[in-house]
Amino acid sequence: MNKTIIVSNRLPLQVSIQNNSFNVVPSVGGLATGMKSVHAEGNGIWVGWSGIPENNLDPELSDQIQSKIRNEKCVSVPLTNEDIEEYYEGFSNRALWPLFHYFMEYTNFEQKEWEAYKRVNEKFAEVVIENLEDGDTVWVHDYQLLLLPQLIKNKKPNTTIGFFLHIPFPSYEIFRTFPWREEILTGMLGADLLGFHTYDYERHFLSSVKRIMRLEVQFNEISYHDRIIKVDSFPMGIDYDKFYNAALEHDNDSKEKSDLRKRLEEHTSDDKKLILSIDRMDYTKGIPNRIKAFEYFLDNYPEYKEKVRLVMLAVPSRSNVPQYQKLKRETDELVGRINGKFATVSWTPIWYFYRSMPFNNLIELYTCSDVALITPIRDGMNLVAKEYVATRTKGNGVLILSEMAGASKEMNEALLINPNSFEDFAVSLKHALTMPLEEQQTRIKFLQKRLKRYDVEKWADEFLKALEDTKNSKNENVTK
Ligand code: GDG
Repeated sequence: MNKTIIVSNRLPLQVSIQNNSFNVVPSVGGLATGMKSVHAEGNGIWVGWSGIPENNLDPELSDQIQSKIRNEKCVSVPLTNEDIEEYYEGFSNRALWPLFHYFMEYTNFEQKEWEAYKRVNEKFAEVVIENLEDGDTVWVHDYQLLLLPQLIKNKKPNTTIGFFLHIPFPSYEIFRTFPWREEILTGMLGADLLGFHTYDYERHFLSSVKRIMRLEVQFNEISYHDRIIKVDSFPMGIDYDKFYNAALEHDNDSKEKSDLRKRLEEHTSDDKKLILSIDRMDYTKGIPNRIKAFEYFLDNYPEYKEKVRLVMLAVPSRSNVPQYQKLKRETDELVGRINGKFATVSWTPIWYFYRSMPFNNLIELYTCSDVALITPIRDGMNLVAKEYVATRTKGNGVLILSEMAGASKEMNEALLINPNSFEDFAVSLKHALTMPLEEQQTRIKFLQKRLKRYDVEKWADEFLKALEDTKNSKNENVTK
């Protein structure tokens, strides 16, 4: 029976080691949820890194971990500390990530890290090929593995390969600055179907293919050697029911309240509002800008002092990369300065959490907030915006969303803002805080309907259906 092999940098598992024993638990990210049924089907497997470097790992323990991972239908790609440092923290997060998010000043192109990126993509290819049988389909995810489609296609030309990019694809003018631009495009063109979150990213990609590779592009099809490659947009959704139902649970008054919820509720009443932001601590998410814009709001609408509170959850991320350390320092300082400037004995304007919270607390943050402030400078999609909407079981709440997030393309009923304009930000926040309930409910209702219809499972199904179609049209061409 043919199977689907999912490939991503990380496996959907958390492995922890203590002394000489270990524990493996499933992780519950958006991708893992979307892929759940695909992964569970038949002999489907997931290939990726386990999160544990191979260096210094006792071979016997390593074998035991491998076999446990295998039981979860996962296969791990062995990576060393050097691989992680050079391929992941280095090339992926110091070259590709900033460039693809238009942060040119943060890009660092190192030949040594490029070599590591190629080496690790080859390691992934080896593991995929070892597990591949005729007729299998491979679905590769994200910017850490841009070379993988071609590496697989070279060795196994008949394999049907899909690739999905979770971050933006930048405009040609940005992408052309990349030293290894042809190699990257060639790597991606090993796929039969390439998926992006939005139509804009798709157009940017096609434009680079046309101008850098000088290939013929017709609508969304690329002719490459003897193949036709399809390119399309597939906006990723969330597990809508999971978030909606979890929020319903919280509406249930008989449920025991956590300390966090009690504290949040103390600050919500008719004239006191909670404003929420949740992001990974990443410079693309616009955290310092948001704090400064909140200061601008309080300066310009002083009547809101003691009436609003910004609850800001910033989840630690890539803290070995210097730009992330700088961002953390800048955020700490800004929060301190603004709290110092405005605080009274009974009010602190910003509640700042630098940590990750359990799902239950996340839902409490979503359900207790009157406004969600999601203002990235650039973001492939942004699932937090969608999750906030899904938890509005009573239909109240306002989403303020950056135009620079892919999600803005499907969420017109949100208040869309330019995250670089403090004025735009302040006017929208005032609008959100004074929006009549009926208008809130109308906007939320439209958004929810769309999110429920196009959830993460549907996203995965549509991608795989389109990939299957490329397989069928290939077969037709062969028999003609
Ligand atoms: C990349 C792209 C694209 C956050 N804090 C906690 C927590 N989360 C969960 C959220 C959400 C996820 O993390 C974050 O997803 P985003 O989409 O917002 O952002 P990235 O991590 O940057 O993801 C992005 C995405 O890939 C998918 O293609 O949308 O543009 O950059 O699901 O709920 N979960 C828990 N505790 C936390 O403290 N449990």
